[in-house]
Amino acid sequence: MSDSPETAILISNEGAVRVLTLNRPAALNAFTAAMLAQTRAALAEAAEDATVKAVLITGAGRAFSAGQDLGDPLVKPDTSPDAAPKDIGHLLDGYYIPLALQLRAMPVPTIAAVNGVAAGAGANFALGCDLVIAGEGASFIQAFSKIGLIPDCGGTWLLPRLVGRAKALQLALLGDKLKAAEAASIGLIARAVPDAELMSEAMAMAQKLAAMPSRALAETRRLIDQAMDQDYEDALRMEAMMQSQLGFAHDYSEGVRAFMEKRSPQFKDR
Ligand code: T3D
Repeated sequence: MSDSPETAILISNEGAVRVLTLNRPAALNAFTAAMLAQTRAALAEAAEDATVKAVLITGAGRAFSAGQDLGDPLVKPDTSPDAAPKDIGHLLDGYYIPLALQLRAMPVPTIAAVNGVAAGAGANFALGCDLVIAGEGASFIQAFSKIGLIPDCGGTWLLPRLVGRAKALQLALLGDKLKAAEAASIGLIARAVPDAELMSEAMAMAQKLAAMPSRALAETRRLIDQAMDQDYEDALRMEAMMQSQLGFAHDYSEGVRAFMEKRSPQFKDR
């Protein structure tokens, strides 16, 4: 399904929160190549804008995202008898890997507000955000096995880390729909809330993070990710090294001064 390249991602601001809305509702916000490129551009723009302190990502219509658009010429199998099979690995190299890495390296927190179904790469794009909050009507589907693929867009890395091997395999092999409430109860996502409250709760979360020290939040994410592959002593030493760096930064002295002076801090490091 084609779409106007200008409108596949809607961009707006609410204070210091940049809101990105995946916007191909007729195709459940499935990602075309153009939409993936626009998502990357929108994230890069948010990363470069010093006034942006948190990024909130949601979907237009009844879905968050149904993953890769299976009708996109980039991946749609050519059924003519003498057609050579397409190498869909290029799609990952060229689009999903850069997108997943970019999300992980954002200088500000990212929040996915999952408003409906999140399937395939759409689910893993959401799970790659720092915090995931979903409406009770939303669901998560590792749809890959049903079309003969493996979980991508970080799925094989994210799932066992979020929910452990047994649940990761259950979700990835069976490809069943997991409702938001169960996703929250097994630790796949942070919270499930009534659908009517999703955007206000997600925005409150984003505004809270936007008022916090961005650099400390981004380094917290980085160290937690690294610690998954470190032994205890290496993690302790990494904490000391980072704490030393942050101790010289503006936000630490401002945070301590504001506490002593019983006022709200004005953080500015990124
Ligand atoms: O080549 C590669 O694929 C490599 C890349 C892999 C990354 C991936 O993300 S692989 C996984 C791709 N996604 C899927 O396999 C999910 C496919 N979609 C579904 O299983 C279902 O649509 C849902 C469970 C997500 C929702 O079901 P339902 O019943 O609520 O909606 P629906 O009727 O199936 O879909 C509504 C419309 O969206 C429909 O179009 P139409 O008939 O109204 O014109 C449907 O074709 C379209 N749609 C849904 N998902 C996709 C899509 N169009 C293109 N690509 C999609 N992924």
